[in-house]
Amino acid sequence: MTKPKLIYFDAPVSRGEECRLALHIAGLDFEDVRIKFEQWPAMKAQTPYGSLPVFEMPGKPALAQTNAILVLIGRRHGLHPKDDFEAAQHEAMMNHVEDLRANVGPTLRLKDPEKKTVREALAAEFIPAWAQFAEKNIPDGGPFFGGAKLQVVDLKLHMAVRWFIGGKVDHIPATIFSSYPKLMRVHDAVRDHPGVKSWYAKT
Ligand SMILES: N[C@@H](CCC(=O)N[C@@H](CS)C(=O)NCC(=O)O)C(=O)O
Repeated sequence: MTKPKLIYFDAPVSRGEECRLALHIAGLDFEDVRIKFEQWPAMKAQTPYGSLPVFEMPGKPALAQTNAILVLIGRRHGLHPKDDFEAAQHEAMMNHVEDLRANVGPTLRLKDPEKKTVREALAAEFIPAWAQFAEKNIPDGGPFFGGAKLQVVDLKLHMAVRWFIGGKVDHIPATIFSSYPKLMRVHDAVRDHPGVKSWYAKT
């Protein structure tokens, strides 16, 4: 292997896409390995934690767990705070995004009418509460979480908001985050970042 490799499903979403964006914005030449869902069962047991994304670097064992991958890329390429307390605050918000996924992700496997019931309950309680805690912890100013500069936490917040506002998550209104200005501010700033735009111009 001569260059880093990011392995994820063949879709521009979620944990894999935030790692791809981080690698692209870091300016790393990486192999973007996209797995078909049919390939996954045979691969699962070979991955470190039975999940994707997996990040491979020349001379190192495979690394999994999205936040660990993002923090590593961020630390090495100026996309994560150098101050350890500030870094921990960013990591807390990154874990908050994982809490959202842990609650909403399992509904992807449900079918209506159960899916409708569970998602409407999430939209009524869990997601607004999640958004309020996000708002409470995103500093004023911005436009990014840590101020003027995009860092890996912003990619994660962007992907979380983007998941819903496209209106493609059945039974959860596309407007679910509209009344949370800091979340929307970070989402929009990432969407408009030149590095993000250049990734989508390329893929
Ligand atoms: N805690 C892990 C969760 C990873 C995860 O659940 N990935 C999903 C895709 S977003 C996956 O691999 N699903 C297939 C499976 O669990 O078999 C992380 O943050 O990377």
